[in-house]
Parts: sequence; C-alpha cells; structure tokens
Amino acid sequence: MKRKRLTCISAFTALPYGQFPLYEEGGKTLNQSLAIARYVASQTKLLPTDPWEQAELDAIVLNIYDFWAKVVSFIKEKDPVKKAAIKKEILEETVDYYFTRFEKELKKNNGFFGKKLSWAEFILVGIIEASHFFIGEEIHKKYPTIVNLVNKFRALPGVKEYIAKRTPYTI
Ligand SMILES: N[C@@H](CCC(=O)N[C@@H](CS)C(=O)NCC(=O)O)C(=O)O
Repeated sequence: MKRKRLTCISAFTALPYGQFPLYEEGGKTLNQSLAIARYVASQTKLLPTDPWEQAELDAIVLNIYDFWAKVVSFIKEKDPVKKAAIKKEILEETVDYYFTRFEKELKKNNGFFGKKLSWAEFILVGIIEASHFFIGEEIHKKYPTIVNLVNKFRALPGVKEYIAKRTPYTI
C-alpha cells in the first residue's frame, strides 16, 4: 500500500504540470492533450496544411473541449445533489446546445468537420466515449450525422483493430 502511494506521488511530481497525459519523443516531453493530439495529427494526414483550415478545426476542437469542461465539472463534483443537477443540465441542455451545432458542421462538409477526416473527428469520438464512461449515457444517439460518423470512425483501418484489442476503460 505504502509503496503504491509513493510510486503514485513520484509519478505525479515528475509531470511538468502534475497531470497526464504526457507525450515523450526523442528525449523531449509535451503535456496538454490537445497540443499532443495536434502535433501527432501533424505527423499524419490528419492536419490540413492550409492555415485557415487548421484554424477552423482548432475552433471545432476547442468547442468540443468547452462541452467536455461541463462533463469535467460533473466528474469533479462531490456533493450528490449538485452532481445530479449537473448531470440533468448536461443531458437536458448542454448536449443539445453543442451537438446540434456539431451536427450542422458535419452536415455542411459531407460528414467531416473539414474537407476530409482530421484530428477533430478523433477528438469528438474520444469525448463521446469518455462522456459515456462517466455519465453512463450515449449522449450522441439523437444526432444521426454524429451516429454515422462514430460508426464510420470505429470501422476505420487501424481504429477497428485498436478497438478490438483494447481493454475496457477503468479509473
Ligand atoms: N488540460 C489538461 C487536463 C489534464 C487532466 O485533467 N489530467 C488528469 C487525467 S485525464 C490528471 O492528470 N489528473 C490527476 C490530477 O490532476 O492530480 C489536458 O487536456 O491535458
């Protein structure tokens, strides 16, 4: 027990801002999930080269994270009554506010946020999965374009194999 706690403390103090995730490459490290995801996308075909298209996707991703901030407030709330109230607000208001807008953006562009598959779709599906894990609801189910995107995404080469062999989420 003591040993496990020490390992945990040293892991967190070794992190530059005390939080995961931390990306390592060639002896260098990078924190902040979006900086990491954007960098990894830039090394693949998941980040467009045009600065305006990049900025549009950055905005989408930050909008997705604005939604996620509300879910984080639910996760962090300890008081059961306040927690239930945040959950109700998320399910009755926040999801609809953001997901109708995401749906509209996707419809405009043939089912993608940009001209083709990009890191923004990875972020959206990741946040949908994490929200499902913490809230216990498939928050995207009323939005057919998003359901379609999630299904297409899960069947992508590489993603499909990853899903088949990953272990269930735990905390
Ligand atoms: N803005 C940061 C947030 C990172 C964050 O919330 N990390 C959590 C795990 S997902 C963490 O390390 N929590 C442990 C702690 O804060 O002690 C990001 O997007 O990377």
